[in-house]
Order: sequence, then C-alpha cells, then structure tokens
Amino acid sequence: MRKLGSLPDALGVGGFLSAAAWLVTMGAASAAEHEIKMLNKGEAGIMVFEPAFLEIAPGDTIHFRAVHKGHNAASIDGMIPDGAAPWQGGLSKDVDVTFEVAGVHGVRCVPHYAMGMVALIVVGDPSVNLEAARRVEHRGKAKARMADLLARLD
Ligand SMILES: [Cu+2]
Repeated sequence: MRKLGSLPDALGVGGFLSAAAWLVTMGAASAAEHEIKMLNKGEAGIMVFEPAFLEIAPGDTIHFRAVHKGHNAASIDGMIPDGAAPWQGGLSKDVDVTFEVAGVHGVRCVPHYAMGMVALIVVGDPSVNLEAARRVEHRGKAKARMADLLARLD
C-alpha cells in the first residue's frame, strides 16, 4: 500500500547524488503527514471523506482514518498520473498512502462511490493529468461531487 521512492528514481533526479547523500537528504526533508476521515456523515452530507479536497507535496503521506465502519479508500481508475500505482485500502481499515507522483489523484470509497463518497488529492502540479482526470465519467452522486472538487482547480 505504501509506496516509497526507489533509490534509482531519486538518483535520477540529481544523477550525481551518492547513496549516502540521498539518505541524509531524505532524513532531513520531513515529508508532511495529513489526515482524511471516512465518515457516515460530515459537513458536506452523508458518506464523505473529510476533507474531500487536499493539496499536498510529493512524498507526503495521507492517513485515511476509518472513523466510521463500512468505508474504504481506493484510487479511481483514470484519475491517477502515469507512474502512480493503483491502490485500495481494506474495508473499515485505516490506510496510509504516500503520494510520490505529481498530479491529481482521485479517491473513492468502493461501497459508497455512487453515493458520492469521493475525494480529490492534488500532489504538487495538477496540470500533469488534470485534463485526463476531468474526462473520467462518474456514477450517481459521485458525478456532482467530483465536478465540485475539480472545479476548485479552475
Ligand atoms: Cu464509504
């Protein structure tokens, strides 16, 4: 579930960085941690991620907290940038996801997707895959809620 940048990837950025320098850099740059609650009822209505919109930096981790039972968090097909792997948390389970790849990342609760239980995570620069993400069709109430979330990037 947890994706960590591989050493070769990190070296590709600088090219000349030694493994030791990489380790020191990673230790010093403390990636931020965020929390999104999975709720039966929140400020935006029933079956929600709260907050449902979050802007974070590459390498940050989001703790999806199963405050109420019967929810999960999973990536939405077509709404993750190239190079990011699809992921899915267990039902009624907390899940920690580290977002390494810049772009917009759509998140849904599998049981309540059609009830509009979706979230949008913006990792660094949204333009990476924003147009592709906007073309994804959603079901039921997810259609309106995702449109509202995407509209925040207008
Ligand atoms: Cu749910």
